[in-house]
Amino acid sequence: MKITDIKIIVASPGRNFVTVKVMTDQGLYGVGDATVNGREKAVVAYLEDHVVPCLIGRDPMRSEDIWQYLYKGAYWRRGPITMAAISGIDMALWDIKAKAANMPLYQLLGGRSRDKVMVYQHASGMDIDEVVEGVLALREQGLDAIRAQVAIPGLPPIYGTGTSTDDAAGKTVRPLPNEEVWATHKYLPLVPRLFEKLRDAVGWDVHLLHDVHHRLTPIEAARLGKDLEPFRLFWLEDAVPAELQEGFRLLRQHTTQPIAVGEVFNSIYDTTTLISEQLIDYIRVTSVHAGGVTGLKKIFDFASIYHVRSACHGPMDVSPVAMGCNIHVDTAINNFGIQEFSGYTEATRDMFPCAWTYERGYLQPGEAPGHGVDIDEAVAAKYPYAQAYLPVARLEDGTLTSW
Ligand code: CS2
Ligand code: MG
Repeated sequence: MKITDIKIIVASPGRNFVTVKVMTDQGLYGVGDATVNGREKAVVAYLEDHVVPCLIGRDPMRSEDIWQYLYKGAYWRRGPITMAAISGIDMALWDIKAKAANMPLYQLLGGRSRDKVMVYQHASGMDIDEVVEGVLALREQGLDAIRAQVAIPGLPPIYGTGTSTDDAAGKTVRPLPNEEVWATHKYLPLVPRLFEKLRDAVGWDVHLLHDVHHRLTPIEAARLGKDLEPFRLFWLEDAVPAELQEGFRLLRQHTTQPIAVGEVFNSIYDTTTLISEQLIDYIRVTSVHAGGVTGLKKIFDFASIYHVRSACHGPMDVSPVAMGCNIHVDTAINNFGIQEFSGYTEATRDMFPCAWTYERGYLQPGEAPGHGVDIDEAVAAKYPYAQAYLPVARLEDGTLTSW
């Protein structure tokens, strides 16, 4: 079998997606996601100018060799743009491989290790009572795991409160990044009060999660972790920016709060200290950023040695294609933790027909050959790309900080 063409389809059914379609001389094609939220066009150029010309004529079944060719062969290894391009190609090659075998992808990854894939969804609000309402509503819908985020009184809406311009389900086209305000000293006392109220309202048999979104220092995160211990959170996510992996030693020394990190990681090397020193409990890498199905398998197998479980990132900017690949990996690996799932707009679902299904807190990969997700190019053509940025954050004195 030979690769005859590779299409890069950019469309915006509510938000921008970059989709790779690898065509072969035997009529089979594979689909992959290569979306980097806010930097989509950089990946398109990388693919069109530096990847596609090198792959025409190659055997698509040689997915490991092509992965190494695109990784080592780039010379300038790693980084979000390069790895999203590799991820999109890799997902498409695994799709072709599983279609050629006439099997759902998870069967090529070891077969089922579980009967269903547990998800968590997001509850948010402008005050604690609104968040409690949201959590109760999701509980009603069958969720066994719920992430809770609350706005900070006196500050404009922040990440995850459902009103921040980045959270809007619709297209948030902005000429420049929206600037949000952050104040750690107003945030730290608020979060334990939120989870005390939540435990009172929903009890103890539901998993509660929280995303700090990269905003604390290790000792601040240690303070928050200790304060949250009585409320038994499933995890505290992205408590500290993770470029300094060894910084998590300070956090780990002070609290038994389970720690999750990794949605922004794009290679196994971003994880080696965190995992091998057991500084974290969940690794959040996702198929579109960490090297596709091949990348996820390498990282999750490494993590399994150190009691670290998977927790693939899965908000709306991770396309249904990447979600499909995540679900197949989630279904097959032993050290599965949880899958984030925010659902998609109707337009997105029209553009990406999916074999995977969601019902009352759990996902199924479906039995279609491949990863089970296609792209309807006619629908995609109705939604042209529209530049949109992620927000940035500043402290109240104007200092640029992590969003
Ligand atoms: C968040 C993401 O879902 C999460 O855990 O961290 O929504 C993140 O803000 C976006 O993926 C950024 O594009
Ligand atoms: Mg996150």
